[in-house]
Amino acid sequence: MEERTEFRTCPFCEATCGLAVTVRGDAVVKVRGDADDVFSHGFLCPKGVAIADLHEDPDRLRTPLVRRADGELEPASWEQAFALISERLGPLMETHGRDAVAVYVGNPSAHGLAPLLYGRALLKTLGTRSVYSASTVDQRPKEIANALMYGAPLSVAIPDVDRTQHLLMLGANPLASNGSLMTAPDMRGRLKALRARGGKLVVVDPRRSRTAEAADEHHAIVPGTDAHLLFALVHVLFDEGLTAAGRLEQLADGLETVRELARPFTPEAVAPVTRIDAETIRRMARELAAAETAAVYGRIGTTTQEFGTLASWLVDVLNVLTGNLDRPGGAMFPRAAAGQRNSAGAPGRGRGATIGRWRSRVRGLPESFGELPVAALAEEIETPGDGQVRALITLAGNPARSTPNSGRIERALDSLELYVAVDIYVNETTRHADVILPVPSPLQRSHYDLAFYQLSIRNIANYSPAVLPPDPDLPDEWVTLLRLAAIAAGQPPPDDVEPLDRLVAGELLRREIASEHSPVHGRDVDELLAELEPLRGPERLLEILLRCGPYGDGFGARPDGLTLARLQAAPHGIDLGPLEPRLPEMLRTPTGRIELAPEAIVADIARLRDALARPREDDALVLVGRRQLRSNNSWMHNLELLVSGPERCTLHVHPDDAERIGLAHGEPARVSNRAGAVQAPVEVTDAVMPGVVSLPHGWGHDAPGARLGVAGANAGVNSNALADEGLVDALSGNAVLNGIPVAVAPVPAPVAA
Ligand SMILES: Nc1nc2c(c(=O)[nH]1)N[C@H]1C(S)=C(S)[C@@H](COP(=O)(O)OP(=O)(O)OC[C@H]3O[C@@H](n4cnc5c(=O)[nH]c(N)nc54)[C@H](O)[C@@H]3O)O[C@H]1N2
Ligand SMILES: Nc1nc2c(c(=O)[nH]1)N[C@H]1C(S)=C(S)[C@@H](COP(=O)(O)OP(=O)(O)OC[C@H]3O[C@@H](n4cnc5c(=O)[nH]c(N)nc54)[C@H](O)[C@@H]3O)O[C@H]1N2
Ligand code: SF4
Ligand SMILES: [Mo]
Repeated sequence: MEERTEFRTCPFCEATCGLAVTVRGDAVVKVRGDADDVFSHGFLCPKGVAIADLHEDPDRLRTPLVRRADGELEPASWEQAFALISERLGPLMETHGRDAVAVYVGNPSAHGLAPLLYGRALLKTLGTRSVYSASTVDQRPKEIANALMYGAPLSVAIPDVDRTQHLLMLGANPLASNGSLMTAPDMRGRLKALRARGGKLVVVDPRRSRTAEAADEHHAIVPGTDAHLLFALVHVLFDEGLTAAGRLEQLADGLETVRELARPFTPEAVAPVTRIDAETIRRMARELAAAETAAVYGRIGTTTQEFGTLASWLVDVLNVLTGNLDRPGGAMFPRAAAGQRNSAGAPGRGRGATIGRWRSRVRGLPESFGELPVAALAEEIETPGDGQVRALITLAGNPARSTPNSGRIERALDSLELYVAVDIYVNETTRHADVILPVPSPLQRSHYDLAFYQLSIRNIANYSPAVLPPDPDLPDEWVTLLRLAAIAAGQPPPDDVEPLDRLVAGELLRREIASEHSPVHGRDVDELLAELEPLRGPERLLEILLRCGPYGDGFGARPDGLTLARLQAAPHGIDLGPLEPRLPEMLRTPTGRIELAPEAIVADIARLRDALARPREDDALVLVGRRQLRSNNSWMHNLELLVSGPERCTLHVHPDDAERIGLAHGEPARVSNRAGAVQAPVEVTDAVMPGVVSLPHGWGHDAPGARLGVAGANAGVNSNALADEGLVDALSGNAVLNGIPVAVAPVPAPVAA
């Protein structure tokens, strides 16, 4: 049989690398980086290669599973699986109301066309307010800061890595994670280039991470104190007359308020809290101000912590005060080719955002962008009363390993009246399901990074068709989502989803047609639908978004513009150029200005001030995470290629702490707190600062009933057994996953018999 090579964007992380996949018949022969990819130029990581192993993984589900009366999950037909859901979901919603059905949307949903384009149809027909997602164990604080400052959650200012002369990076380790809220394949190469052109990379992290190793400077910081450090940098800029907001001064409100708010946060006041000395803080501020161009960038370490929203806000306050927001070499706003909702509609002004339009029933945590914090999910399932969650649908999520107090989450999952998982594995979460609906492997579906091109350091558009044909009885994820939506609407799941799909496409077109800022304003839906023939599914929707987008052909209005066909003719992608200034056009605040001192943020600062005086015990320990190149959150450990080699789920302990506690390298330690306890082998290393221990998240694969042969044999321990669901960033409700107080003790050797 002939070999052929197909080009496919890797769907696993935010870097969007181009893969060259060589196949013979239906078998993958080889996966390499696509040297001609316009963005990644051949770069890839081991996970990209493992796309073939995932396809072939015998544990990956190919048929629905249904829980039988004897409690076992067994293979079933699609009819049987849907029948069970129909039977139980309708009456449950009827009796207990729509909010009794919760949905949890996991991370891979942001990496697939189907969930991004059809997930909303399901949520809409369910009509529930009990929506949770991985965003509230992730970037929600940043989204809230953006929404308050610029008017929309996804208005993220992305560091212009390729042109900046100074990058101040906090709580991110792109050499392991390959970058986040910063789509940029080959960060190692890009950071090397930054230093080669005389630029400077400064990393702030409690650990000397891979990225810190590759930086000009690394400052170890006490977990959870980034907002203090950042406020002190702001303080110094004002104090020493170093602010230079330039044209941003005319575009922003609240500069003077920020100056006042920064007063108590002197370098001397924050030094003992952050453990970065005052003179270093002053120098950091001066160098940031003096740099020809600079970008401040914060990621997971700054969002999944006690002051996540404040830290996220301060990152951009610094970008504004130094004049670096929205200028080349600074932090800039992408202009994506498709589906960029933060800059839809009228330019320059919008409705802004309101946080906390409703609150979680039990603890009163705030809603944001239609979702509740997942830290509240377990208690919403467990606590009786009106609005109690009784059924759950997970879409590509593993809350039993990814969300706080996963011990409690698992008990809650077991108590549900109905749990439906759309997933590819029987894992720690889905082993609790009543029904699991599988989806095809990434190689069997088309791809376009709708979400991540909105967060990219260059404007890129790249579409990949499916590399391999579908399995005969494994419908695409969008088809399954539409069938679930039908069930939620009280209808039988349709064999032919075209009528529903046409509704979704029509709805999308109607929104465009209604907008006077759309190139198809006032056109006729049916006429446009006819023009889209014979496209179906995600391709039809993507075509609408592309053609109505900023580079699109506008359905004839701009004949040279972008269409799906043009992308199909460019298998290595189309580079739409470097980021360009977008202010004030992309603002969507009601005032049409950058809100530098939004009310909700100002109100949270007392909490940060109080923490300045918080006493610290000398021998207290806090836990932080660490990502590893060959992991992807909790779900790629079933691939031999990614788990081979020495054990990686180890507890990093600083030599001073190890000595004080009596921990030996390689010996097990017990890590415990209110939420739970785990035992992990100790790695004594000065890569973590004293007072901090580190465990990677997403391990702990020895759960009974999970069907993960390889992962089960390389189980590791679940760090989120230790994440206290009671600890959240007050403003966003986002879970605190870094800086968790723990006790660490040696495990006594078993007494010989
Ligand atoms: N302690 C600690 N906890 C963390 C973090 C941390 O840094 N520290 N990070 C947090 C972050 S940033 C995130 S994003 C979350 C992630 O949290 P989750 O999204 O809940 O967890 P994942 O591990 O990504 O699990 C993905 C699930 O999707 C399934 N899956 C994979 N591909 C597909 C697909 O194509 N379709 C479908 N339907 N299912 C699929 C997998 O089998 C798995 O069940 O974890 C968070 N948890
Ligand atoms: N290989 C791999 N790549 C991934 C993922 C994965 O699991 N594995 N997950 C993907 C996902 S969902 C996401 S969201 C991104 C995340 O991307 P990143 O944010 O780059 O993720 P991490 O590598 O966890 O880096 C976070 C760093 O913050 C540090 N840190 C912890 N607490 C604090 C603190 O209080 N302050 C400061 N300044 N630093 C702190 C940690 O030591 C760590 O080095 O990665 C994505 N890419
Ligand atoms: S860096 Fe991310 S996108 Fe690139 S190959 Fe690895 S997992 Fe895939
Ligand atoms: Mo994430």
